[in-house]
Amino acid sequence: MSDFSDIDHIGEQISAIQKEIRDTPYHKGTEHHIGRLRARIARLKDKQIETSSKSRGGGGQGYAVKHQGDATVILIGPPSAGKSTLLNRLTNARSRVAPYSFTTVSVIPGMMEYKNARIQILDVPGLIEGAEEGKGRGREVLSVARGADLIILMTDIDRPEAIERIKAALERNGIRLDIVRPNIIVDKKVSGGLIIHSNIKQDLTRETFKSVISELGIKNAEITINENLSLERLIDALSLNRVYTPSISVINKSDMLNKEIIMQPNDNVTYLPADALARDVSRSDASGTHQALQAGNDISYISAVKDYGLDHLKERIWETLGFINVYLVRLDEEPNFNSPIVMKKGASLFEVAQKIGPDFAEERTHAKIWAIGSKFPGQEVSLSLQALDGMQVRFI
Ligand SMILES: Nc1nc2c(ncn2[C@@H]2O[C@H](COP(=O)(O)OP(=O)(O)OP(=O)(O)O)[C@@H](O)[C@H]2O)c(=O)[nH]1
Ligand SMILES: [Mg+2]
Repeated sequence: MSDFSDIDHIGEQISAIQKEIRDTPYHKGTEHHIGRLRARIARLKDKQIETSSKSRGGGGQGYAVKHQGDATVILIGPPSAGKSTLLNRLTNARSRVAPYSFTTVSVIPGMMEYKNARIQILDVPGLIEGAEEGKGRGREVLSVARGADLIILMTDIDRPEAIERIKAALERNGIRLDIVRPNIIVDKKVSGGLIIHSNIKQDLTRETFKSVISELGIKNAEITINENLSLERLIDALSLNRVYTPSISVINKSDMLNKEIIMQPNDNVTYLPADALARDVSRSDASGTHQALQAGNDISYISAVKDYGLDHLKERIWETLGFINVYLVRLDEEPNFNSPIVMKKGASLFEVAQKIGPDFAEERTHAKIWAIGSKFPGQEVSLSLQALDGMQVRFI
């Protein structure tokens, strides 16, 4: 019980600080004070999350999933959105599907093979309001999400607003979607106070930096800042527990839109014209659908049951994970596409060679390339060259 009252106590502290922030006028002179208070809230919230997951046993049976393959993707959405149906479509898994909520009660993994990559997809229980307090296995779902390389936010056409709700829940739990990690380097020292360097003009005052950083427990450090940091990003950068994960938003059951338009079987178009859906007044929540559309045009509309838009979704998963295929050409071979190697965008040819084997890489001095990225067939290049999707390479 003591853990619970501890959580309550933290909650009270947070409320008190929030009140103080509301009562403090915001200007350059108070920025450092508000910064310190916001940092304190962030620290308390992290503690709250930690305490609550300990007291409720965290993890839990069936939740410690072994990551396999080249990347791990999680399907998060409200109950009955069709997550299990989609998992079964995309992978070899057989997750239970039923027309009622909470069919899935643990983590069900499946493997999707696409363009030579093996992509693990995790199906988890539906995420409901109150997930963070542990309702409906919410805490476990959030902890699995934390470890994923990509989060698919999945709902159905009746509940488009669920995407924003889930994004907010992830945000509250330190999962930052679709943004890059703050560009700041913290070199902790044993003494000497805080030394802050920045080559970029900062909107926050030096005093704010100092009070936020010391509030977050860093007293002695050399800190280099390479972007114009907002208060949120400064706090994020110095807090434990933050992860930066790409996401894809998916609206399922598009087959239920009563439209002449839209998609025919085998048609890969999932980006429905926004006005087509906005005009879909036949559904009671047409305005909600419209809202979700305005939130971003990057929602993939699919039907897991009717197999609409799934090829497009697979491609989008691959793209968002940043994979490329490089084709190995052996010394005695003509260029061909027989031996693909899966890499991440930005990898050098040396890294490609390392994936073949560390010894192999050590013995290579340069390479010849064909197809994508070559000025002419068989161009000689150094191993520091960046590999590109579709490049054929022979290591020399
Ligand atoms: N019309 C239609 N129904 C679908 C589609 N996908 C799934 N369903 C139905 O929606 C219901 C719920 O599907 P599930 O796959 O079990 O949903 P879930 O998201 O895994 O649900 P929980 O495990 O309870 O969180 C089932 O009756 C499915 O047949 C779809 O694309 N179109
Ligand atoms: Mg399910």
